[in-house]
Amino acid sequence: MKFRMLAVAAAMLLSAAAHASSPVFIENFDEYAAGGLNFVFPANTWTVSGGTVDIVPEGSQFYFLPVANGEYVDLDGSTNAAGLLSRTIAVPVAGEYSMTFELAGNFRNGGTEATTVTLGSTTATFTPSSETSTQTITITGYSTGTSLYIAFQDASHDNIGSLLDNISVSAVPEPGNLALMLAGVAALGAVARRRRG
Ligand SMILES: [Ca+2]
Ligand SMILES: [Ca+2]
Ligand SMILES: [Ca+2]
Repeated sequence: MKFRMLAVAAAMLLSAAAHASSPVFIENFDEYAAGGLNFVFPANTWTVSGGTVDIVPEGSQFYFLPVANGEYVDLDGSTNAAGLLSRTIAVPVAGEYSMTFELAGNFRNGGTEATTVTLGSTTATFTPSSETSTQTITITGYSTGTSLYIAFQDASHDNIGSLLDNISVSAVPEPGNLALMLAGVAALGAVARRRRG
């Protein structure tokens, strides 16, 4: 009976550890399927400033994109001015977060793109060549309190931009907390073994 309770406690601790890394935000842009060129996002979602971005579907001239990924964002819209695509998301606690996203080159003879990405305290620039199909990129950054700023900006202004999809943001588990949880599980296991032995 004691052992069963210990096993349940251990399972709860492991579940808490796993939960710490589940996404706090995801975006695949598929809900904007009726989008198009120079897309204007609904209120309280993404903001585009200083230019434009397009919502584009896989297929057609975007034949090189993985099927079933639905809609993408072309970070260089159709006004010869690539817009800053940004939003602020709510996060449960202040701390370090990681953001994973897919980025493809323009694949339309537009030359190499430079795409600058911001996550909270971190800004990094990626330069997929024109012929780069979707690559998965991860960056980490710190939130300011319980809000976290996300942004994407292409440097080129020729209407042919990097293609963005499948954004996912997760908390980075504090090493201290994770170590404590694992130590707790190990201790419970040791107690359980001793009782059985
Ligand atoms: Ca998509
Ligand atoms: Ca475009
Ligand atoms: Ca370009």
